[in-house]
Amino acid sequence: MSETIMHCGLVTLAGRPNVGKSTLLNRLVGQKLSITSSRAQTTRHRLLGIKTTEHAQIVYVDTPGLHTGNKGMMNRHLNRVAGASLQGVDCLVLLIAASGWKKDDEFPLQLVAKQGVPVILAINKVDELRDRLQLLPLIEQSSRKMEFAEIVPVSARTGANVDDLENAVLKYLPVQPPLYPVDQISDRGERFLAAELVREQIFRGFQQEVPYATAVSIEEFKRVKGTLHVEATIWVEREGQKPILIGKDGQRLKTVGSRARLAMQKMFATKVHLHLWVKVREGWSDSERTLRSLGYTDEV
Ligand SMILES: Nc1nc2c(ncn2[C@@H]2O[C@H](COP(=O)(O)OP(=O)(O)OP(=O)(O)O)[C@@H](O)[C@H]2O)c(=O)[nH]1
Ligand SMILES: [Mg+2]
Repeated sequence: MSETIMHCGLVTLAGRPNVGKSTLLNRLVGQKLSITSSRAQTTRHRLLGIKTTEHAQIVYVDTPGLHTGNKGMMNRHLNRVAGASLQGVDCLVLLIAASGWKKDDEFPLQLVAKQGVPVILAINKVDELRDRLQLLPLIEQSSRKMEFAEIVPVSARTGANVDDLENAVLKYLPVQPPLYPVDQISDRGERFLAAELVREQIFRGFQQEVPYATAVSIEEFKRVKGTLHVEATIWVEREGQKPILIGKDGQRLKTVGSRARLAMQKMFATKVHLHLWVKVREGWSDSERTLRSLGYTDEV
């Protein structure tokens, strides 16, 4: 392996919330690593997805959505993590949706344009277009926004053209030895991924403010005789959010638990026992100290 020429480098996926960055990262790596949902600001951490082939190692960086509403500590944390992830990489992929440029795409555009590295535009969600011809004016309009290294229409959901995006990225990676062991697929450990799978179910299953008032920590994570035992605490901000999360007769929490457990079984390829607790930590998302204690650090 060390004697073959390898293109290796870091590639950050950037864009406004909900544009499909995490779905695309999972698709590019060929495995679920990042959590996804139809709600904005699902991703709160930087996460690496490492794709190693015979001739390349592409280290994709998933980031929180860049946004301008900077109210609250969590919003600032998200932008800080995403902004820092734009630096020190070999190439950037800016995502927009095939429905066209939105006002919220302008802030990420401005930030990627000033990094001094090649920027590839990925026009995502092309499966939602009724007519592929709609892409032509969008590509034309996009090429006037800045000098993109490439413009690649893709569907992270169906996988269409994702190979083309990978090939485009490869052109901008330096020839150098792999940055990570060839069998490593992420920088994140199993406890982190397990906590995220619980959070994913909360983002998918609840409306309004509950997902945003929620954080998850892992209390226990151990393998006993072929079964993985996981205990996790779901932190909410106010006493009143607890019954919403738990539901009548504990039904809603049960649904979260069984879906997260199935996702863990798939991810870790083992039988899983999952136990969830719901606890209140007043205003956790608006205190620097509590944010840190729940793992929301600058990380980069
Ligand atoms: N139709 C369609 N939907 C997609 C595609 N890619 C992502 N989605 C959907 O778009 C929504 C947002 O996807 P995410 O991958 O969570 O988006 P994100 O950019 O990571 O969002 P944040 O983490 O909140 O910044 C989810 O409902 C996805 O299923 C796609 O190619 N086509
Ligand atoms: Mg995401």
